[in-house]
Amino acid sequence: MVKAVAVLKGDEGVSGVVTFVQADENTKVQVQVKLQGLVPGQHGFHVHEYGDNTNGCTSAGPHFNPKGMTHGAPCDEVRHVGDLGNVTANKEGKVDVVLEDSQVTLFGAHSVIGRTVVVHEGEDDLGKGGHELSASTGNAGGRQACGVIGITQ
Ligand SMILES: [Cu+2]
Ligand SMILES: [Zn+2]
Repeated sequence: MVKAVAVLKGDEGVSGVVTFVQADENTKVQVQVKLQGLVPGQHGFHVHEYGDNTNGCTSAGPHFNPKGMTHGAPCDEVRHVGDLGNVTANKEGKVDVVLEDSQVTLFGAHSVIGRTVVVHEGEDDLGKGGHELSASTGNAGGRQACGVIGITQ
């Protein structure tokens, strides 16, 4: 069993904790997402490549994409490993959800440990929006909060 956690912080009061738990490399990871301070509605939610917040969330780089794919939905075959789709903030601006994902892993060469979780200002169009950014970022807008994924007990 491997567990990892990211503590998210942002400029405009957006914050949260994202916890990853995975029993072994043949089991899907469970991702518990708890966020607050968001505008109600859909927000793009991804693992980005670098565990670097030197210049805020920008330094986290692009979506984690070790297989050289185009951007997609979590359920798509063709997607970035880091593509976790959207999370939905309720009327109070909070998210409290558990996701299961088949590509994000805490094991092996493509482990997300040491990378960054980012929640975006806008909705991820899952690659289908027809915008020039759809194939790379889902056109999800600015990075509202982020945190580096570290090993926990
Ligand atoms: Cu992102
Ligand atoms: Zn992506």
